[in-house]
Amino acid sequence: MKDSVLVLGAGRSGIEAAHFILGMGQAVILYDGDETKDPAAVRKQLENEGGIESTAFDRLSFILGELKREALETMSYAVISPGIPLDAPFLSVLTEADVPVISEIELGYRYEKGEVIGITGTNGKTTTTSLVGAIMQARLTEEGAFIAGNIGIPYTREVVKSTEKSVSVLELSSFQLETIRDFHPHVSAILNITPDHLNRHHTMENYEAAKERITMNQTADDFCVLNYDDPRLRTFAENCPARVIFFSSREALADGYFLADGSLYYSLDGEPEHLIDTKELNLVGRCNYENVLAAIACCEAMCVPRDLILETVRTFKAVPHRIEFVAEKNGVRYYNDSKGTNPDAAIQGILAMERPTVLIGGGYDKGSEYDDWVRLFPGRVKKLILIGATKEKIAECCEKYGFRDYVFKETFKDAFYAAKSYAESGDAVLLSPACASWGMFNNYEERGDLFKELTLREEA
Ligand code: UMA
Repeated sequence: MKDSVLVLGAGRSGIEAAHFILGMGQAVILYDGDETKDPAAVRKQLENEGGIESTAFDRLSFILGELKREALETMSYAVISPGIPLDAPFLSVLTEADVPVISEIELGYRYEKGEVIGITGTNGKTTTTSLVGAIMQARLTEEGAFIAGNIGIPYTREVVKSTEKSVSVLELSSFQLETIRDFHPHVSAILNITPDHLNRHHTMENYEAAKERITMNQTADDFCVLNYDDPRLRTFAENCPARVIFFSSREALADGYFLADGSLYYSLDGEPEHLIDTKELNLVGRCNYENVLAAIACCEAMCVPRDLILETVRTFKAVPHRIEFVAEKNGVRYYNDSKGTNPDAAIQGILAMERPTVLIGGGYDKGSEYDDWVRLFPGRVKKLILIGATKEKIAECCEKYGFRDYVFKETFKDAFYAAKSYAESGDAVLLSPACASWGMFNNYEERGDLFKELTLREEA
C-alpha cells in the first residue's frame, strides 16, 4: 500500500513538512543526502515543536546518503525542499518509480482554508511580503493573517491556523514555484526578474518561467501585480491569466501605482491620486519605493481600505539584513545587507550608501556576472574585502574595470576586522556580498547576525 510520504531534505522546509504530515496521521520517511545528519537531533527538533502526540514518531524513519529504489515501494508522493535541484541525479529513482514530487508550498496549499497572496521576484520580496503581511494583520485582527514561505517560516507551519476568513501572505522563491501544481493565489506579485540562481536554472528563460508559474492557476477573477519598468514583465502581462495591476518607479502610469516627484500615486484612467510622500516612509531607496507600491497594489486588490494601508505603510520599518543600519562606532556607520545575495540586490546596497564605503563581498558561486555591481565601485568603494568561492572571479572583474583596492580574506571574521581597520571616521562599512552565504554559513541570516555581533562587540 502506498501510504507513506517521502520528505526530501531535512532542513527548515523538510522538518516542518514532516511534522505536518505526521500530524495528519501519515507515515514519513525523511531523506537527506548529508550522511552526517543526526536523526536523533532531527527527531528532537520535531518533538520540541509540539502539537503532535508522541506515538506519531513511531511512523517516522530516516534515510541518509543514498536513496534506493526499494525504499520507494510504499511512497504515495514526495515533498521536495527548495534547495534540492529538480535535475539532481538521485531524483531519477523517483521518476522511475512514478512518485509525484511537490513542493512544501503545494503541500501547505492543499490544506489552505482562506485566501492566499503570493509574492515573488528576484529582489524585494521579503520587504514586500512583510509589509503586505503587516497591512493584512492590521486589517484581519480577528480573522488572522499569516506570513510564511521563503521568508524563513515554512507554510506548513502556518497553514494549520488558516480559516475561511484568514489570509496567508507568502514569499515564494523560484525553487518553491517549480513544483507547485494546484497552488492558486488570489493576488500574486512578480516584483522584478534579474539574473540570479543561474547555476540552478541554467538559463534566464527557465528562471523567468519558474517565477511566472505563480500565476499558472489564476483566472480573470484574480489579480497579478507586475513591475511595469521590467520589459520582460510587460511582455508577460499580455498573456497573464489574471487581471494585471502595474506599478512603476520610472513612469507616471495612466492606470496603476507609480512614483513621481518624491510621492507615490495611484492613477485610474489618467486621473492620478496622491497616496503618500516618500519622506513619510521609514524605508529608503527606489527599490523600497517599488516594494511599497507593489504592497499597496496587493492590499487594494484585497479590498483593504486605503487609510488603513497608508497608516501601516507609515510605521513600517526595514526588515533585518536588508540595508539594515547596525551601529555607529568611532564615526563609522555599519550596515548589514547580508540579504544582498545577488549582484542586483547588492547594487541597491551600494547605491544607498552616502559615505565612502568599505565593502565586504563574495561568497557562494551561483554563476552570476558581477560587471554592473563592480562598475559602481570607483568613487564609492574605498576598499573591497573579498571572501568565499567567488573572490577570484570578482577580483578579475574588478581588474577589468581598473579597480584594484581589494584584498582577499579567508574567514568572515578576518574580513570584518580588515574592514574595520580600513574604515575611518566618516566612512561606512557595508556587508553586501552579491553572493549567497552557502559554503561559509547555512543562510544569509547567520552571516548577517555574525556581522551584527562583531559590530556590536565592545572593542568594535
Ligand atoms: N539537501 C539534500 N540534497 C541536495 C540539497 C540539499 O539532501 O541536493 C539537504 C541538505 O543536506 C539540508 C536540506 O536539504 O539538510 C536543506 O534544504 P534547503 O536547502 O531547501 O533549506 P531549508 O532549510 O529547508 O530552507 C528552505 C529555503 N532554502 C532554500 O531555498 C535554499 C529557505 O529559503 C526558506 O526560508 C525555508 O525553506 C522555509 O521555507 C532561504 C533561501 O536562501 C532563505 N532562499 C533562496 C533565496 O532567497 O535566494 C531561494
